[in-house]
Amino acid sequence: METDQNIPGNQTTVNLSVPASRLINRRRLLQLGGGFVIVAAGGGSAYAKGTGPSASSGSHHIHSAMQAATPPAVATPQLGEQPDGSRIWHVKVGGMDMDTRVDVQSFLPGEITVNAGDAVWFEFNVTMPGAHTVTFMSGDEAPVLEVPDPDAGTPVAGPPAFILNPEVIFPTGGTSYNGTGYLTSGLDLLFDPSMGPFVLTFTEPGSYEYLCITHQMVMKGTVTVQEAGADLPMEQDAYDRMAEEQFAAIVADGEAASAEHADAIATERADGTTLWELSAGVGGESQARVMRFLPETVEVGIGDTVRWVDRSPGEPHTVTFTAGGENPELLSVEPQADGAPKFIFNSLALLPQGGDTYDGTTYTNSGFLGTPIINTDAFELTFSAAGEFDYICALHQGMEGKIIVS
Ligand SMILES: [Cu+2]
Repeated sequence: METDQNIPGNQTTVNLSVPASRLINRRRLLQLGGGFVIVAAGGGSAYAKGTGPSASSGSHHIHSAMQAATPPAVATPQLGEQPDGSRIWHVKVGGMDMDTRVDVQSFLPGEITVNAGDAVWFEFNVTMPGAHTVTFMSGDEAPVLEVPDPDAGTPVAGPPAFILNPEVIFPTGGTSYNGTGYLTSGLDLLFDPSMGPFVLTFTEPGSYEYLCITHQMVMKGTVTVQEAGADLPMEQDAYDRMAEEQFAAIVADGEAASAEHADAIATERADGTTLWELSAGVGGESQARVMRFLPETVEVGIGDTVRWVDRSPGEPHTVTFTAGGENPELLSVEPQADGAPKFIFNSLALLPQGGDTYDGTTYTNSGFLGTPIINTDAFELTFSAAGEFDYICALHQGMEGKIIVS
């Protein structure tokens, strides 16, 4: 089967394979999508509550390449009591344990109680963004990250086009939350440091659920807002300890899941060949998402079939054999005359390619396992030639495996 490694059209193609749990390289993205301006809907910036370098700026600028090349340090908000008597609290947004490759898809701590008028600094990891958002839906159903391109129409031939949902990836909703409406930080991969930290003020008592759009199946949190001046149940240092314990427990969960799925399951078939079942990511429905193929190396015979199962529901992975070629681009950036660029998924990464047999010569890809787009969490490939075949997950850099066929 022939594989076209080029994306048709005049789009700019970006190599967006980046460290684990990240979809795209922000700097590179900014270079190619550079110059556009994002203005937060609902008025005002949800960032930099008087603390960031752009505190005086009312809109979000994603800067051009030269500006992006020398990012200013992101200011850290002064936590605790403010001159006006309100407080700024601190919640971390996700985190990756590099030793175990467990991506912790959790808000840390997951629950916090504050008073009306207080703010929460939701701290994203700006040096290693995890493709996270902080999004308040106010009871509405959450949108998804990948959506069909509304402009693509019905192609005569070829696969459907999917894009990053523009309603999700850009900051929307302003600086304060009163329990109504849609408010989102936008996708951390697209943050510009000049936006400053994401600090959100809560104005009305209530209990507010929020989530990360990308990881909405597991990554949820709650902010409980009391009346102004009410007694607070916990101080920040106690929340910090809770957050540490939560992180450690999730990493331990991930390690247990890795141990459980450490070995391939071999099933002899009637014709003498073997079916080998592997994992493409483990972690079940917990907040621990292990960004590994397990086991990473498997020796099989010619004619054997390998079956990969995505064991992290809601966390897409690919099984991608490049046949010695380049790793596929994940997204392309298509500038739009009337605003923010469109981020289009490369069908070579998104969709199945290359058939169900591999001999080392043809680009072969599972597509995004575990997504409604291809609607399966498993991929099978039969190996018809001897060799050592490396493969990757196109979504998570460092997620690599090898099949040795003899
Ligand atoms: Cu992956």
